[in-house]
Amino acid sequence: MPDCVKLIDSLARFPNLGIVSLAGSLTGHEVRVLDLVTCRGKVEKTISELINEFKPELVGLSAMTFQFDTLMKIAALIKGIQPEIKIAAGGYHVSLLYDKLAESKHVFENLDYLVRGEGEFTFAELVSSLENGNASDMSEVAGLSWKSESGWKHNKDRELADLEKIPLPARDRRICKEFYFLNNRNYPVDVIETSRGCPFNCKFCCITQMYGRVFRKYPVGRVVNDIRNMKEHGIKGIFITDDNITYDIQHLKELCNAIIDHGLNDILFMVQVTAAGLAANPDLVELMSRANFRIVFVGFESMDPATLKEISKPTSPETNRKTARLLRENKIGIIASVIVGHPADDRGSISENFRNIRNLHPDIIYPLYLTPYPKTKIREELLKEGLVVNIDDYSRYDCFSSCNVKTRHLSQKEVFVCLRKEMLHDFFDPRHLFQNYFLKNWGFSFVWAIAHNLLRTLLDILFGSGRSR
Ligand code: B12
Ligand code: SF4
Repeated sequence: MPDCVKLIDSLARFPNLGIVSLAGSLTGHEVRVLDLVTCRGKVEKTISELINEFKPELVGLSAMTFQFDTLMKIAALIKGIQPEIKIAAGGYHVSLLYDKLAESKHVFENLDYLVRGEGEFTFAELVSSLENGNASDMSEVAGLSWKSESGWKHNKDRELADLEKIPLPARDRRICKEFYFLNNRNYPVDVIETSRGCPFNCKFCCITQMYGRVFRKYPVGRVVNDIRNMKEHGIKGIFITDDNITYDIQHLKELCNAIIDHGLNDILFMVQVTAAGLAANPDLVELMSRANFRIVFVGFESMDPATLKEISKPTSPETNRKTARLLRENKIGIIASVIVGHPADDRGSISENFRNIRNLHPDIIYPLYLTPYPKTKIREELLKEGLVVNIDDYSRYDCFSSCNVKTRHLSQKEVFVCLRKEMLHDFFDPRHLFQNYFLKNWGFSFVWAIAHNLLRTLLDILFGSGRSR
């Protein structure tokens, strides 16, 4: 979908991995992949042209929760151009809320299939069934919800996939390939996964609803082939999308060694990690640095032990400190994630938390509002306490542009402004700029991103009502 959190937009434009992985599973079919972030401002025109030229029989649309309204607009657009085209929707929102969505008339009119959970095998089976003329009875396709004459039918769930059987993503099917880091168009980036899932269960996170509390990994050989292939296509940076790559330390070490052995460490790797995984393994951090893992997004979330316990985040202030120190020692850039809007938060606790996070000397602080995504534990708890402000306009659930919660001490607007003010503080914090990894290595591109965000933050503080998208 074209919708993107503005803060992310100024830092990087990464491609979507799910849709190329789905394309990879459709062997023997004509497939085109269109990542709509590449055609913002001309979405309607691009889609209309593609539909008219390519004449697809089936269109798959993917959306996170905050993008689902846009997904529906695009489905309506496609049905308006060519009503016979079948449309399948998948991704997080559909997987979490398919039963609710199936009650909507608008969904019934514009979508034909809802694909729940991992899509590779479900989508491939759906396509085969259509090809074999079984459109009127899809009851055998696990993981699929479909429209029968009597209304939506929800087939049984599909078991988690054996990752070894998932074909490589078909990146060559992309129509637009403009993806880059820090607005630097000479720095093409791509995405890859080396594992799926996470056995932890942080209360705000949606992934257990998708994958259960299960961790599965791809064979290192497959990952290396995938990286080599991207390198041959001129990719300079790779973002690893794994939920918790540090869960299986041995696997990550094997991967780092393979990257080094195959001479692939001239590519810059960016990855998300848990602090606990790194703190316990200093030798791993050193190895990651040698494999050219240069940018690490760490889910610190908070430096307050009570808050960490409250959200079930498996880290501690000491673990966070140790991780940050190890990363700095190994010259790895740190993007520190911080969550704001916990039930007990007041102005003082938010400021103190940011102060403590700044003391970790991260290179970028990435602040998020606690967001009550459907089916999460945190939603249940916040609803019970009456702390969810916007219960059902999910288009605002992007954790940053809008704040959808209040706390026991602050209104929604106050929480919104607290985060923005802390961001403003960061822009002028000399410690934050001194020896900054991004400033040192990305110079002007980073300054541009900072200036852009500074202006946006000022506007949000002046005009922000909690809804700035
Ligand atoms: C990588 C990642 C990012 C990257 C995105 C890079 C990119 N362009 O893709 C970055 C860091 C930028 C990011 C940002 C955000 N992210 Co994010 N991200 C992830 C992460 C860790 C992996 C996504 C991924 O690539 N998975 C691997 C692919 C193969 O799986 P997939 O995309 O889910 O697709 C599969 C299925 O969903 C299904 N499917 C999907 N679409 C379709 C469509 C059809 C037709 C079919 C048949 C099947 C199907 O089949 C696919 C193959 O199995 C997920 C967690 C996760 N494990 O998925 C969170 C996640 C998707 N992100 C999440 C969130 C909230 C965000 C942000 C809003 C947070 C923020 N403010 O920073 C932003 C929004 C980004 C934006 N576009 O503006 C939430 C979404 C929750 C929800 N209910 O919507 C997740 C689930 C994390 C979480 N812990 O809860 N994210
Ligand atoms: S450690 Fe990360 S991926 Fe795992 S449950 Fe917590 S937030 Fe989700």
